[in-house]
Amino acid sequence: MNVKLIRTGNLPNIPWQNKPLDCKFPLWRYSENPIVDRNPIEGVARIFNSAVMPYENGFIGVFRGEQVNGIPFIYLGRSKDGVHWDFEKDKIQFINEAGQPFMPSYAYDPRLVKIDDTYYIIWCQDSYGATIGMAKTTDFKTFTRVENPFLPFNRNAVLFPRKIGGNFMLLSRPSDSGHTPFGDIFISESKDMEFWGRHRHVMGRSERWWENLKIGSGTTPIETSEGWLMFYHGVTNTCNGYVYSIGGVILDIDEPSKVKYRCENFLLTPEKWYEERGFVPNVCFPCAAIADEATGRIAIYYGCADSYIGLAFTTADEVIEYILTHDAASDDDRSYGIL
Ligand code: BMA
Repeated sequence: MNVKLIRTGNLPNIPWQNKPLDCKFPLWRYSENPIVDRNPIEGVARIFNSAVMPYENGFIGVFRGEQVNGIPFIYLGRSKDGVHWDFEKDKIQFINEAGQPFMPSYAYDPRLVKIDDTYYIIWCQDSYGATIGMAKTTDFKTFTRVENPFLPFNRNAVLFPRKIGGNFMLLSRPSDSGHTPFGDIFISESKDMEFWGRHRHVMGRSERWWENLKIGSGTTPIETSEGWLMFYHGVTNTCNGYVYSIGGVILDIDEPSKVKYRCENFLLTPEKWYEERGFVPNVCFPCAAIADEATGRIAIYYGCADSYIGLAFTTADEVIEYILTHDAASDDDRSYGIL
């Protein structure tokens, strides 16, 4: 295949390792995983489910830090190479639009996306129940919290990196107040990032065992010549609890509520000790993917066992060819998703 990445920009310093000869999957792990170990900051026991982006000459990230009292907040990290991270010791302090301090009672699973010159952080927080919180920054010094896009209960929100058809687009996963034994991905539109509507169903859990309980958006969609490439999590239930794997989907470029191709197989599933063993065993939870337009290289950051961060690699050609070859999108997936 000859897939083109669009508008992702060149990233010659993207973290990278070539595919090992014995790897049988379209995603391969960084040999030095996990890249963030336990107790990375004083007062923070675990960092996982976190999002990074290129910034200035290196990388910046928003990290889910589980404090030693068990409450998660978002921490800022900087890196020269995207692999070794320096974290700020204090959690990100938000302000509201009136300029007063704002701090949710907890914040977890942040995603990070740049739209024009503004970076948006999207996470899960309490607002009379778990829902999506959002803030914006242009300098990673001042973080202005904006209105919550949705009512409770909702999790796993991911913004597209540009407007589509004149509107901002936000993927999310309506849920319940607990561990949510169900869940499909929906998309909502907004002209101003404040009022969200035109809600459409994008895709649901499937009959395939690795994603037959629930799914949730993962990484910011990457624009390609085949459509929007997104890595998401698919969950199954076992007699020993949930198992989270990484799946791949390609959404229509102009109508992203329509799935073009959806891979029947997981792309990565818990196999390594740092994915199988931890605070919550058997979790691979993708939250960020960065790409180099010149080479088609893609680096994926994923939470491992609610305890660590892992890095996995692929190329646009390799992963999209795999998704197309194993496409199992249903008629419902391919539809506009409005009943
Ligand atoms: C989900 C979220 C994730 C977590 C996963 C496994 O519901 O809370 O943050 O990684 O469960 O515990």
